Amino acid sequence: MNKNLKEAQNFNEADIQLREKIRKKGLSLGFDWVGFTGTTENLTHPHYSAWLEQGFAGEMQYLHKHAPQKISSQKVLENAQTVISVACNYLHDDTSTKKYQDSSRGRFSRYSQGNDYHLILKDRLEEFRKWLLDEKLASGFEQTRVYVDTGPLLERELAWRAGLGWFGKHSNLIHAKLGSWLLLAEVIIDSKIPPDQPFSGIDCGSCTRCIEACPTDAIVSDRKVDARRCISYLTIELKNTIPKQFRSKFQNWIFGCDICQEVCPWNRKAPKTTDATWKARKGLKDRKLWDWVRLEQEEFSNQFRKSAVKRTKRRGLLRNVVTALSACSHPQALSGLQIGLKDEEELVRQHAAWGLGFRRQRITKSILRRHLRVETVEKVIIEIQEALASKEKLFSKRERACLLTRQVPLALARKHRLGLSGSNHQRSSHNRRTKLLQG
Ligand code: B12
Ligand code: SF4
Ligand code: SF4
Repeated sequence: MNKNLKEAQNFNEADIQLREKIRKKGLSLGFDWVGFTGTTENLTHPHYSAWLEQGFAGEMQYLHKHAPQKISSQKVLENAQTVISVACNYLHDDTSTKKYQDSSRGRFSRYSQGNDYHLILKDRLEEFRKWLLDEKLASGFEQTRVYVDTGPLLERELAWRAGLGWFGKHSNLIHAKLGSWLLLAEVIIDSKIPPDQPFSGIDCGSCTRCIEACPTDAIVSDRKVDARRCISYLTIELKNTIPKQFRSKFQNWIFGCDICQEVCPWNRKAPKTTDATWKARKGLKDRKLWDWVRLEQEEFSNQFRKSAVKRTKRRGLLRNVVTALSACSHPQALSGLQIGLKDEEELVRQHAAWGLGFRRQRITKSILRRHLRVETVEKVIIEIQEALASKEKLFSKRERACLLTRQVPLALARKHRLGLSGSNHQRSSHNRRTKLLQG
């Protein structure tokens, strides 16, 4: 940080004017913020290494591969002198309205609701690079690099150093006016431009809202997220089976998660973008979870053309949908899970079986038993058997307790098709208990 500041002192007025000219150009290309930093070693790299060592990256192997390059931007471009860090505000709509809060509607994290941001930002970065080359601000195409998200750069550190804002406790970078609904990208060039001051002066203070609101306790400490627990990782990055302890905690998130940002006070006044590029595509908000489970491959491809959601493929998205259905209290959730249990993808059937097992509805037992007769994939069979075993325990315990207390609960009585209305219910209670005892 000190070196940045020192470097800044060696620049003259013309250099500063050039920097402002570049900034202006960046803003005209659709970026909402543009900052500059040098290519000295990244100060937070030790945090990155410690995070990897703790296993927090889960199955994202590429993050381990990137570790040596993330030490400094010169590791990705030998003669790099300046990183131009840019950010776009993608807060496009009212996804925290009642409609979206309805727990039976599948939720997509904000960044994924429109076109894929990698494509949007890449186009803008390429235009920026072309202009920089035309202005002779790099000595050739090979002496430049553009990155968005997937490159071996510590994007949050670079943006912090270029003055954007601070690392929130949820680890996202927060701008004091724009909030945290920002996507980051970079252009690296081999000419020296005066750096901006690293951000300082504001931090989260004593607030802990995001830590408390996270349903899976993924924010393990200040600025440290265990990706393996994060719904964003579990619904997008993890390709196969979701660990059982998290399956009932997705609420209605089926692609990514915005909870820690939604509760953040710094986002209360975050301005909405006026850039229509970020608009959500149609068909995402109104669909219920049990409708998503009917999504065929062709419709998936059409609905998510040029969308970041394509990353999970149909199988991943439907896996997330049936997982979210497991804890959905709406009566139609059951039919959604039944459809999931018949899906062509074993991954979907597996999670649907678990979801049926998780629900405290007696009818799920016969649904699972019936499916067990036709299921051929071992993984799914095991999931069904485990679900049935947990149900055996649950119901036999419950039934025994009911009989001991001489009460027949509503759900059990319904299951045994016993009338429950008025005096009829009381008159035949002895018969019902006998029937239950007989199995
Ligand atoms: C891997 C990854 C994930 C993983 C892991 C996230 C994580 N927090 O580590 C998962 C899949 C969970 C994820 C989720 C999301 N991600 Co993501 N992700 C990345 C990626 C590719 C690498 C991040 C990484 O290196 N993580 C490892 C940790 C150690 O690094 P870090 O998160 O940058 O944390 C820094 C600080 O926390 C700091 N630090 C840590 N401890 C301490 C202590 C002190 C004292 C100090 C000073 C600093 C400090 O040092 C770290 C290194 O610089 C970046 C893009 C990139 N190339 O950087 C996008 C990126 C971070 N993701 C982004 C987004 C938008 C998201 C989601 C909001 C998407 C969603 N809605 O579902 C969520 C947010 C979840 C969350 N609370 O972080 C944006 C963040 C923009 C922003 N405003 O900060 C990025 C920058 C992508 C982009 N190009 O815009 N992501
Ligand atoms: S994105 Fe969701 S699951 Fe991940 S840390 Fe934030 S609140 Fe927790
Ligand atoms: S919710 Fe509070 S602790 Fe979390 S990032 Fe926002 S201000 Fe910081």
